Amino acid sequence: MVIPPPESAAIVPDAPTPAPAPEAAPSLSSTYRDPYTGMEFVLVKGGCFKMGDTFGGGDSSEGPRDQETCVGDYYLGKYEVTQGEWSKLMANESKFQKGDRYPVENVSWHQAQEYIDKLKKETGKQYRMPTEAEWEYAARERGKQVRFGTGKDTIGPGEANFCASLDYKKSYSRVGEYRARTMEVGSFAPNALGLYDMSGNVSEWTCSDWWSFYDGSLETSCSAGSGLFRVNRGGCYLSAPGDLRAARRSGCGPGNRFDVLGFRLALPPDQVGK
Ligand SMILES: [Ca+2]
Repeated sequence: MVIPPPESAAIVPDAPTPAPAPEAAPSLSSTYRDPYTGMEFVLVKGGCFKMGDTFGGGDSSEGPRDQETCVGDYYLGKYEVTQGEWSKLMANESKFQKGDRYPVENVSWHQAQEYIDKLKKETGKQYRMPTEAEWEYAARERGKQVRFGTGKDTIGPGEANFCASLDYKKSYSRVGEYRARTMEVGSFAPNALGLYDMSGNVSEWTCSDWWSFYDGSLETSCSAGSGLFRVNRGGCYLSAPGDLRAARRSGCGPGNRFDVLGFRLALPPDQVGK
């Protein structure tokens, strides 16, 4: 015979209501392909890293060396924006027009922004350029202490498109072919995140203002329009090896155009799967 417990034992006064199980964060796809342009992206999981000249010997603007910088999750273009992708929305005035897979160059920051605005309208996705911090974090394979956007500490002409002439050799570079022109995007191996040409080919506009110092917030935000220069990163086909370093910074007026300067796009994670 089963004796039921006394009624009082069955009721626990003020029993805490179990908290609902936390909603599992939706898992983000590791890649994304924009259906309008065909542009491919990889997910870069955020984190904190030491930004700047961690190897020493860099420019005074690449510091302070021990600055801890944090970025959230974002998608970043696998490749520099190509002329094929650009031509869907804008007139192509690149110098090296050898095919759709060549990076667009000779575009000002303002023109890149105009392209982004058109792409937003076409796709409904909030595309933007990466911040300076996002660019360097990705070039360094999520903030590793590596010298180049290839994920390596040394560089040669079989790994990136740059000026590999003997005259510009460094202890960390190898001498070889100096092409002096752009190459198709993805002509060399990617870094461990699957990002191509982070060092060399065309240098890349970021959305951040350029100042000759880091203050912890400027490099993690997009320009509000007040700065005279915007940061570009990664060096180009004309650059000496030192200018291909992941920490190397350069700034140009947003209206300037050069045939060494292109860009790649970023996409906030909440824009994928919408
Ligand atoms: Ca590049």
